[in-house]
Amino acid sequence: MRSSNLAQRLTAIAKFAVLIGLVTALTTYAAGAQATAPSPVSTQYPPEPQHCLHPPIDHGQVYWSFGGSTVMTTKYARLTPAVPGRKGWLWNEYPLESEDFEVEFKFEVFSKPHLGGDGFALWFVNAESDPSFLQNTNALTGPIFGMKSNFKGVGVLFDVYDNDHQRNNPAIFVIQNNDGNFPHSHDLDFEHDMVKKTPPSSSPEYDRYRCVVEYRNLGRPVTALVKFLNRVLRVYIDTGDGQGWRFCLAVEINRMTTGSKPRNTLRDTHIAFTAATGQVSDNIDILEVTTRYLKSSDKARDTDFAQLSATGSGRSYEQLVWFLITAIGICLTAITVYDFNDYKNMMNSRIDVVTICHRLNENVYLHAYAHAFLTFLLLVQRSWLLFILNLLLCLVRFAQHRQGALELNSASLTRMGTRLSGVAGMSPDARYIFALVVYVLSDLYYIYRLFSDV
Ligand SMILES: [Ca+2]
Repeated sequence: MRSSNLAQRLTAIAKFAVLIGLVTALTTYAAGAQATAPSPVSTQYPPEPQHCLHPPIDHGQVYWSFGGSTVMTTKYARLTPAVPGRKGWLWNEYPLESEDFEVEFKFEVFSKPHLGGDGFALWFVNAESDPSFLQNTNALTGPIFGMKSNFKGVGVLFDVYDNDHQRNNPAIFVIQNNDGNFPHSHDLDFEHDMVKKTPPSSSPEYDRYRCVVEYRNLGRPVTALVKFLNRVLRVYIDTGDGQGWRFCLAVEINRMTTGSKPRNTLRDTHIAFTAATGQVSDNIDILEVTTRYLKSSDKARDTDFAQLSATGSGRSYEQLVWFLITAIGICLTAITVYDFNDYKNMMNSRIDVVTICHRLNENVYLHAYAHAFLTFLLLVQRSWLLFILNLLLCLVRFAQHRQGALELNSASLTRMGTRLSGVAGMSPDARYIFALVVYVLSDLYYIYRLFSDV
C-alpha cells in the first residue's frame, strides 16, 4: 500500500511539473511575442545626409572631422582602441537646423578582458566648440568620456565602467551644461550630475532618467535612437537580441544659452561623439549614423515599448518572480477546473463516494502548499491586494486543515453522518467555487501585467 501511495504522490508531482513546464513555455512565448515592439523611428522626413555617416565610413569625411585616437575605416569609426588612456572624437561639421530631430546610430563596444571602460557619449554641443574652427585638434578633448568639461550643450553618456560599485553599469543617462566648467564625479558614475527631470508621463513605470543595458561584448552592434522632441530627450535601444526597440529614458532639457539669447532647443548645435579609455579599455566603434528632422507634432508613445532596466539585475529578477507567479497561478486554476469537472462527473455517474474522495484528495496538500508559496511570492512582490485575496484562501484552508477537513470526506459529499460547521463544513462546490474566484481574479491581473508589460 505504501509503495502505491508513493507512486500516486509521484504521479501527482509529475502532473504538476508537466503543467508548470507547459504554462512556462506558453507564457515565455507570449512574453516574447509581446516584446517585439513597434519602431520609435520617425518616418515623417527622409534622413539628412549632412548629419549621416554610412559605410564606407571613411568617405564620410566630407561631413565629419575627427581627431585624438579616432581612426576611420570603411566599416567603422573607431573612437578608441582597446588600449588604456586614449581619447577620441568625431565631429559633424553641419549644425542641426531643426528644433526637433532624432539621431539613430549603431555602435559596438568590445574587448577581450572581463572589464572594460570608460565609455563614450553622443553630444549636441555649441558651435563654439568646433575643433576645425579652433584649428586645434585637441580643442574638444577633455575628461568627460573624451569631451572637455566646459562644453555647452547636452550629452547622452554611455558609462561602461562601474566606478561606484552599485552594479548598475553599463548605464545610459543625460548631462547638460549651459556655462562654465561642468562639475562631475566619475567616481560616483555621475550620480549627482545627470539630468533627472523627467517629463509628465502617462505611466509611472516610464518615469525614468537612466537605464542599464548590457551593450558590451555582444558580438553584434547595438542600435540607439536619441529623439529630441518638444524639449524632451528620449533614448530607445535595440540590442539586436530579437526583442526590438526598448524604452531607456526620457528627460526634459532646460533652456539653452547660446550667445546672449536663451533658446528652447538644441537647434544650431553640432552632433559629436567622443570616447575615452582609462586603466581599463574597450574598442569603441561607431558603425552608422542616421539623423532625421522631426515635426513638433510627432508623438513619442513611450508606453508602446518594453523597458530596459533602471537598476541592473534587480529588474530582471523581479520579472522572473512575476513569471513564476503567473505560471503557478495558471497551473492551480487549470487543476481546480479539472478537479471540479471530475467531481461533478463522478457525482453524476453515482460513483461511490469513497472512490470520489480518494480521487479528489490526491493532490489536496500539494495544491495547498503550492498556493501558499504563490501567496508568499505575492507578499515578496508587495502586491498587497492580491496578497490579501490569496491569504484569505490560505487561512480558510489552514482552518480546515486544523479541523481535519482539508481533505474531503464521504460525509461532506453525501450530507449524511456528522457534518462539520463553518469553513470546515464547506461543501465541495463552495470550496471549488471560492478557490476559482480567487484564482481567476488573480490570473486576470497576472495576464494583464504580462501583456501590458508593466
Ligand atoms: Ca563610470
